[in-house]
Amino acid sequence: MKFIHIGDTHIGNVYKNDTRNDDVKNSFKQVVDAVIKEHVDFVVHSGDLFNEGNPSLNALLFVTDQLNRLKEAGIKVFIVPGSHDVGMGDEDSIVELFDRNGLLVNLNSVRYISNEDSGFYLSGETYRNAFICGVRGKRSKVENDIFKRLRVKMDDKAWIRIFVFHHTISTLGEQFKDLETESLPKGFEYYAAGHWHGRRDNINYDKGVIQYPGSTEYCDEKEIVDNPNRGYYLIEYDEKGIEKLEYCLLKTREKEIIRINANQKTANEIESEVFSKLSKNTGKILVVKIDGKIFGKRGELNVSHIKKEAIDAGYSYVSINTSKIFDSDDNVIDIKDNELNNVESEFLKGRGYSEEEITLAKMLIDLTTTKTNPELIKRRAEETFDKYDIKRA
Ligand SMILES: [Mn+2]
Repeated sequence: MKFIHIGDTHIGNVYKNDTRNDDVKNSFKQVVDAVIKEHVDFVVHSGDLFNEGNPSLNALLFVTDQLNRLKEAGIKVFIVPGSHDVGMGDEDSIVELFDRNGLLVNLNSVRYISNEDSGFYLSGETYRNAFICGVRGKRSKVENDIFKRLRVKMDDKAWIRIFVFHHTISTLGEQFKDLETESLPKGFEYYAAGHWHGRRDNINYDKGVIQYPGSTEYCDEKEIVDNPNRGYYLIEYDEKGIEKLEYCLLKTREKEIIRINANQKTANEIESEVFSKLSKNTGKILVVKIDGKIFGKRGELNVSHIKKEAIDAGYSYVSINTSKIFDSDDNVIDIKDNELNNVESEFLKGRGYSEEEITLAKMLIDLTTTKTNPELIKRRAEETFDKYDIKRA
C-alpha cells in the first residue's frame, strides 16, 4: 500500500502576479498527475489547501476539477483545514464544502469530533489498513488547549496510524512554535505535518516520525531564497509498518537570486551592477537582495527601472529587496537589527500571518522602536503601501 503526503498547496491569490499564481496551481496539478500515475491508495493533505478562507471562483473551480480527477481514479483525499482554510471566527472551513460534495474527507468534520466535559474526543477513518485522524490549524490563535484534552479513539489493528496536523512544533524553534512537540498524541507511526513551509524530515517522536513536506510552491520571496526545491512524500507500508519513505521533487519554475552589497556604492553603480548580472531568459523568477550602506540615500535607487530591465530580459517575476539598505548618514546598524528583523518575520509567519500583514506589522514595529527620522519613515510607509496596493485614506 502507498500514500502521498502533501501540504500547504495555497491555491488562490498568493501573489499579485498571475504567472506565479498559475505556478502554484501547476505544482498542485503535478502532484495529482503523480498520484494517478503511481496508483497510490490515498492522499493526505496537512492543511492550507487554499490560500484564502473564501477562495475565488477560479480557485474553487480549479480545485474541484483536480479533486474530480482523483475521485474518478478512485483515490481518496484526507485533509485537515489549515490556518488559511478557515475564516477569522469559529465557522466551518471551505474544506467542509468539498467534504459534503464527496470530493475529500475533512478529518475535522463534526462526525469525527465529540467535545465532552473535559475531553476532546477524536475519531478517524481506517482506510486500506491505515488509521487516519487529525486536528486542524487555526488562524492567529494557539490551540494547545485542544491538544491537552485530546483523546484519540485509535484503531490498534490497523497496519499504520497517521496523525495529521497543521502547527509549527517547538522542535522547529522555540521562537516559531505554536505547539509544544510533546503535546502531540502518542502511538502514531506517521505524523503528517503542515504549516511550516520549509521541508523538515525525520523528526523522531514516540514510536513514529514527524514529516513536514513544506509548501508545494514558494509562497513569498523569503521562501524562494531559503528553499532549494519543493516536493511531497511518497510512503509505502505493509502489515509490518512503514516500509519506504521518499521525498519526490516537483518541477517548479527556475529561479535566480542576485545578491549585491551596497558598500559605499552610488545608486547608479548598484543599478549597473544588477543590470550586468541579468541574463536573457524565458520566464525565470528573480530575487534581487541588496544590503549594506549605500553612498547617498537609498531612495535614490530606481527600483522600478531595475524591475523593468529584468522583465525586458525575460524574467516572469521580479522581487527586489531593499529593506536592508541604509543611507550613508544612517546610524542604524546592522547585523543585530537584521537578525531581529528575521526573528520577527519568522515568528509572525509561524502564527499564520500573510506576507502583507507581516510587512505592515514590521513597519509599525519600526516606527515605534527606531529613533525617528520622519523622512525615512514616510518613504518606507509609502513603499509598503505601494507594494501592496493599499489605499490611503
Ligand atoms: Mn501554509
